[in-house]
Amino acid sequence: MRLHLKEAHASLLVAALVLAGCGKAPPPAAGSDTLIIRIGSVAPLTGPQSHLGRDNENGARLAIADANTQNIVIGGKKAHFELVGEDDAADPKTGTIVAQKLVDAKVNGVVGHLNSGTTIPASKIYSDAGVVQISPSATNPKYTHQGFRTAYRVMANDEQQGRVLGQFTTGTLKAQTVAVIDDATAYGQGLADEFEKAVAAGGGKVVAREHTDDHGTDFSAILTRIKSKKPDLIFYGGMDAQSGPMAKQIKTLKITSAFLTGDGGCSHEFAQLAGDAAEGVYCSLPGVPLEKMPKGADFQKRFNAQYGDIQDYAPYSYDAVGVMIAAMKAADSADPAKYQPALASIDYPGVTANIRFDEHGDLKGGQVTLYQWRAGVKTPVQ
Ligand code: ABU
Repeated sequence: MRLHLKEAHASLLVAALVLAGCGKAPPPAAGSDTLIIRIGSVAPLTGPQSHLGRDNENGARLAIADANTQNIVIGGKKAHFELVGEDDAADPKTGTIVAQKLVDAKVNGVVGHLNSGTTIPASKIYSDAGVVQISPSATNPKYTHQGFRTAYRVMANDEQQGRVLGQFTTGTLKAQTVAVIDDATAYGQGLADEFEKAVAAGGGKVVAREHTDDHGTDFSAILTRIKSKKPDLIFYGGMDAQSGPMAKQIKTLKITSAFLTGDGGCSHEFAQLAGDAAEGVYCSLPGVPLEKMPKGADFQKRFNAQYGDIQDYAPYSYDAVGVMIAAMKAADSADPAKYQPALASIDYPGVTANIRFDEHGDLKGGQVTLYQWRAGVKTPVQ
């Protein structure tokens, strides 16, 4: 199931043929003392979340390019890293199909998937095959709580994020009545549920709970029902392709409630889609602001120069690749069975944080930051 050192030559030949077919520079010649290490990256590269998927893939791509400049030696051979990109379209069934494809291709590890709804079903496939998976962005707690020793994530989960969002609502904003909308996905519904719990714990009252989906763009019926309840705040659990139009429609309907969303709705794209209606909207992101990340400024400069604006998660997918490679180096092996124990006990100085994992594979000491959109700038407020 895994790439052993003895298989390196065969893998090298396959990679050379594939790359020759797409006109890219070939990897080091077969027969050389080079170990080809292939890391899968899975995210939605088509559909309404493709901008986020490209952001994740580009973060991973930059990490692979950096690693290839570092003359890394694994198992006595010069390591050459390759990215194997797959599109799951944010669809759970497609997620399992591409996961099996990567397992069959004998990748050495997988960075992904982007969405909780694809990451969770895919994690069973990787676990059964013994392939290490690190999600840069899937935040539903279930992913790392299934007992799979192959499952890791490099950001805070939605138990933490939902709690912070709820405390911010009742504690900081002093909102007493809230309306909650979710997109009926593992992420959106899960985060909305955690938010509801935290609001109730803070003495707030949920006056409406509504559901949409992760393809909708017209929320006028839902928002009209919510308007009649006059909540202090509307919370949306879902992605930016919905939170952007939702913010616009809240403004059009002259709803005066504050609007708050989680990380999926907090991207650069949200501000583009919402336009003027972004002003004043609150959102959360796991982690600290980029400018406060240990190597955030350098990462931002280099990413912007190559790929443009960061949407949300590129620094995390950069770190997911980086920590995976650090574990391979520590174990002196690219075999997931051999480097997984090194990953479990790693202490890695990433761009986003010092990365260490708890017994579930969750990031130790994960943080969450609250932002408000002010004059087009996502401004940290807490
Ligand atoms: N964390 C929000 C986007 C990804 C997900 O968990 O579905």
